[in-house]
Amino acid sequence: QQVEASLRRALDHEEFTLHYQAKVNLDTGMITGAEALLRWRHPEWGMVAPARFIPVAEATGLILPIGRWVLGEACKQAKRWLDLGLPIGAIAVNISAIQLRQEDFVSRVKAILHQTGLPGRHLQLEITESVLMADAAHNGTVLQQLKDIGVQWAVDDFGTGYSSLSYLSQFPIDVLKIDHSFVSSIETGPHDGIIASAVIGMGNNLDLCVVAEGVETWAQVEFLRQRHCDEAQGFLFSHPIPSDAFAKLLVAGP
Ligand code: G
Ligand code: G
Ligand code: MN
Ligand code: NA
Repeated sequence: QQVEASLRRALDHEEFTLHYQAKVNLDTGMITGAEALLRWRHPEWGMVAPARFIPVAEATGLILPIGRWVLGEACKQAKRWLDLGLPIGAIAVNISAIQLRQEDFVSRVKAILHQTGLPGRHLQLEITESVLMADAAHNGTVLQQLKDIGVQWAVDDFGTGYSSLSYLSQFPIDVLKIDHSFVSSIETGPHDGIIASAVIGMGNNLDLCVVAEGVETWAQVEFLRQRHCDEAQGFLFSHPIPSDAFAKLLVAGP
């Protein structure tokens, strides 16, 4: 396939880049960190959306070298910002099931942190709940080993999978990200508002940091704030932007 052949060359030709989307504390308005999001600048096709190439990368195993590049790049960048004295908090990186399943995943992450000099507490790893539940016994060990060196774990797209919060609490999870599909209709769809409220409430009781994704309006912010949702991420605060633009945002505030 065309995408696959191009993907194989993309790493060598430095066609990938990371954009960063701010996460904001809903009480203080301060930036608490960012999610690193992969972007592919194809020489002819222009920007290719992750939705178009991540599934291909996963199906072909190319997600492994690409995922390693993403982790290395995000950690390198985070260390640069730290050295500049910027309050970066934790930089979140999306991890796919295939990466997590790798025998040497833990040692690779440790090696990257060691090579870049980034303290583990400044790295957050995002996995979806279905990835987490797929191999619960193995993942429990993996999560704990990295948690032991300060790495944080976030459950992405929460609410779209099939896990229960009580099951989740058996894993060393730090962050729960409420899927944007619930947030977008938080007020219009009565059920989504109720689901979002329930997730926030239970997340708070389990001492998890609850992050709402896809926040686009101040009305959504008000709804979330009233229910003590900790943080928000979305176009209202910032789109995913290149590293230099994110550094400016860190200095100036959202
Ligand atoms: O930006 P958005 O279109 O940026 O991202 C779409 C999807 O691609 C999201 O579900 C996101 O989790 C996924 N994604 C973005 N960057 C990465 C990455 O570096 N690795 C993996 N595995 N998924 C990513
Ligand atoms: O990893 P995850 O599936 O959460 O990826 C986040 C995706 O959501 C990315 O594609 C990102 O560009 C997108 N996104 C981020 N903020 C918003 C927002 O406010 N509204 C919408 N519709 N999408 C968003
Ligand atoms: Mn994510
Ligand atoms: Na998400």
